[in-house]
Amino acid sequence: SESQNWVFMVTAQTPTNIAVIKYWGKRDETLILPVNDSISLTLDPSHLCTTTTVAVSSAFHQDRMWLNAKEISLSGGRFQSCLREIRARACDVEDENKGIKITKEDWAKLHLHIASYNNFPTAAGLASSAAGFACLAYALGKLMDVKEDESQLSAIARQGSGSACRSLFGGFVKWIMGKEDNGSDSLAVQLADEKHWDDLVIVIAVVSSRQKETSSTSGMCESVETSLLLQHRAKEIVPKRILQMEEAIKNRDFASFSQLTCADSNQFHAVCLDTSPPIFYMNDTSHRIISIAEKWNRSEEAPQVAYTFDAGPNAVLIARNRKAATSLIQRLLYYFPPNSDDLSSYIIGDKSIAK
Ligand code: 2P0
Repeated sequence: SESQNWVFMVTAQTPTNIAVIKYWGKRDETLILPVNDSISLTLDPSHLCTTTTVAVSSAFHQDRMWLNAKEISLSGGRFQSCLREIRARACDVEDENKGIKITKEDWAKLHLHIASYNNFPTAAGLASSAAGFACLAYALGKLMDVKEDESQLSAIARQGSGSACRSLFGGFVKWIMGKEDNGSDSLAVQLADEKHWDDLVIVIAVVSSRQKETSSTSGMCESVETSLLLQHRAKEIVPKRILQMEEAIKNRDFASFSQLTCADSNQFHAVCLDTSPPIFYMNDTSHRIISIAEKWNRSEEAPQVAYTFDAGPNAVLIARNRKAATSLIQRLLYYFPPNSDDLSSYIIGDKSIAK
C-alpha cells in the first residue's frame, strides 16, 4: 500500500557535559540512581557533541542503530529502558500532507532506525555516553511528540547513562539524586543558562594515554563496594559542596568555583585510589598539569584556572576569562612543547548549548 513508503525523521544535536561536582557511585544499578547530587557545565556543541537522527517507517522490521556509521546492538538493558520509557509516553503524530497518522498504539509496534555521530575522535579517549543518551532521549521525544519537559526527559536519559541526564540543559546543571526508590525524582535541573557566566573559557588538554582505562560503570561499582571514603564523601562532603557551588555559580565567584572544582576532582580521584583494587585514571602528565595550575593560581592575586579530570588522564581546564585562557595556553605550550609526547592536542571552547 502507499503507506509502505513513508518515513518520519528527527535530527537533534547535544553537547557533552563536564562535572565540577562529580557523580561517582550508584545506589541502584538498573535505574541508575546516584549516591550524591552532582553539578556540571555543558560544553559548546561545536567541539564535543553527538548528532542523532531517529527515523520511523512501516518498512522497518526491527529497531536498529548505527554509531559513527557502524551498526551496534540495541539489545542492552540501557537502550531498552530508554526506548521503552519514551514509547510509553508517545502521542498521536499526524502529517496531513503525506496523509499519514501514527497513533499511540502504532508507536508500540513500529520500528526505529537510529544513526548517531560524535564530532570528536573516539581515539582521544573523550568518548562519552553523556551526549549520546541525552541526544537519543531528546530526538525520540520529538519524533513521538512526547509532552514531557527537559527535566522529565533527563530522568529517561539517566537510565541510558547517569551523566547523560545533565546534557539536556545548557549552562550549569544539577543532577538531583532524588529520594524515591523508583527514580522518578532523580533528574536534572538548570542552575544557570549559558549566558549567565560567559567569561569562562574551557580548554581540554588531551593527554596521550596508551593504557586501557577501567570503565566508569565498573569503576564506580567497585568504589561503592570497597571505599569508605566514598561513603563519607557522599554523606558528609558533597551535600555541603553542592550548596557552596550553587552559591559560587550564582555570584560568578571564580575563586570559590575554582577551589571547589579542583578539590572535588581531587577527592574523586582519591576515592578511586581508596578503591580495592585501586583505580588510576590520572597519569604523570595529569599530575604535572595540576602542579602547573596550582603554582600559577598561587602566584597570582586570585585563581586564574580550575582543573578537573574524569575517568581518564585528560585535563579539563576552565579559565576565568579569555586573558587567562591565553596565558594558560602559553604555559601549557611552554611545559609541553608541540612535539612532546605528553599532550596530543587542545580543544578550546566556551560553554553553551544548541539543539
Ligand atoms: C561525572 N563521571 O560526574 C563523573 C565523574 C566520570 C567521572 O559520570 O554507569 O558514564 O553510565 O551511569 O555516566 C561517568 O559515568 O556512568 C561519569 P554510568 P557514566 O561526570
